[in-house]
Amino acid sequence: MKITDARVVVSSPGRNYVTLVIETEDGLTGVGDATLNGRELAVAAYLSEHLCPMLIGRDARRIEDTWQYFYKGAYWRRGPVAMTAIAAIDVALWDIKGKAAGMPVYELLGGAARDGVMVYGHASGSTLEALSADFQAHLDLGYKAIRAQAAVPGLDKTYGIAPADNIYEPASGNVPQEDRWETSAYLDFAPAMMRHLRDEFGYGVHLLHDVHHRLTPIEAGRLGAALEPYRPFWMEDPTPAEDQSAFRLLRSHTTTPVAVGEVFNSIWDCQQLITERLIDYIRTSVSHAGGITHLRRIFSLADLYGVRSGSHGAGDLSPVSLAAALHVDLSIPNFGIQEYMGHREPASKVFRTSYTFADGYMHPGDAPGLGVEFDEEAAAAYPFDPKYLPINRRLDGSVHDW
Ligand code: KDG
Ligand code: MG
Repeated sequence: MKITDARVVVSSPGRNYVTLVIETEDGLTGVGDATLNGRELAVAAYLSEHLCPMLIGRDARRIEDTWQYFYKGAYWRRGPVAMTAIAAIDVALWDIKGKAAGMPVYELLGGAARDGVMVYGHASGSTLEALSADFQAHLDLGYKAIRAQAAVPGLDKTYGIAPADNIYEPASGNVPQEDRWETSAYLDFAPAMMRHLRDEFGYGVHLLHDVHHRLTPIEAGRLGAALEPYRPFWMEDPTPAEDQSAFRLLRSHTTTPVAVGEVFNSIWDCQQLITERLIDYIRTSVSHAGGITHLRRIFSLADLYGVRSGSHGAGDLSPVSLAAALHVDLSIPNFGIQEYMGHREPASKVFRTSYTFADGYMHPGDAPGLGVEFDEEAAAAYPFDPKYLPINRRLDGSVHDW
């Protein structure tokens, strides 16, 4: 089953997506998501200039060999650009394998280990009242787990707050916007926000919160302890994870569960966090951590140490990524939860998906392969539109983690 074509399509149906399309001599087509928010063209060039020409003539059935060929063969290993490119190839090859077998990808991964995939949605508000209204709207839709973010009083703008008329999209402008940050105001506000939600909605729904890498390890320990009475499902990215051993300090101060890893690209980025049981959920995604092949390796390691999956699923990962994530989620033993933000329109005109949402759970569907049809003609109507994640500065003007 020789690969006859591999091409990259960059489009912006609601936001920028980089999509890899692989074709075989048998007439099968596979798709992979190669989107890296704000660095889209770097991955597009890595693929089209370097990897796509090497794919021509390779056997599409040899997924593991192809993964090793591009990972070990490059000499230069890891990093978000290379691992996102490899991920797109890997996912497209799983799509082709599923179509060739006439089976959904999850069947090839061992079959369904559960009936559905619990997902969490995003509720946010510029006031606590607005947050409550959005939270209630998510409950009405059937969500069993909801992430809560609200604007910190005294700061002009806080990450994670959706505009009134659309889902959250942090990227904007052809140079990054600049936000301001003040840790002490946040540390006082976040527990009050969680208390507000528990007072209003009780404890029958899973409550999540994303700290977005903004605290030092000891500040994160303080926040985790302050959140304990509100029993969060998790506290996400409490402190930057480049320093994995820093999580020992955090762990010694709180039992609030910790989720980390949406910016990781490989098993090596989370080896210590997992093997020392410093986190409870690993948030690596199928598109940024080397595809289905490598993500399964990470989740298998995590399973040995009682760590569950909690894959990143923001709207800047395309519907191809979400579909691939759902196939993995359905089939692994240590699934925890899946992020589900949905996609801005007109994404559904370009990506026709077969996954479903009902009562807080998703299912990837039973179409052969991933169950996503990518309409290249429709994509052509939405040209690339450069946009960047914000830069974050403290009140004194120094750059802080965003
Ligand atoms: O591209 C960055 C976004 O995906 C990120 O800011 C979203 O933190 C995020 C999340 O948890 O979804
Ligand atoms: Mg996050």
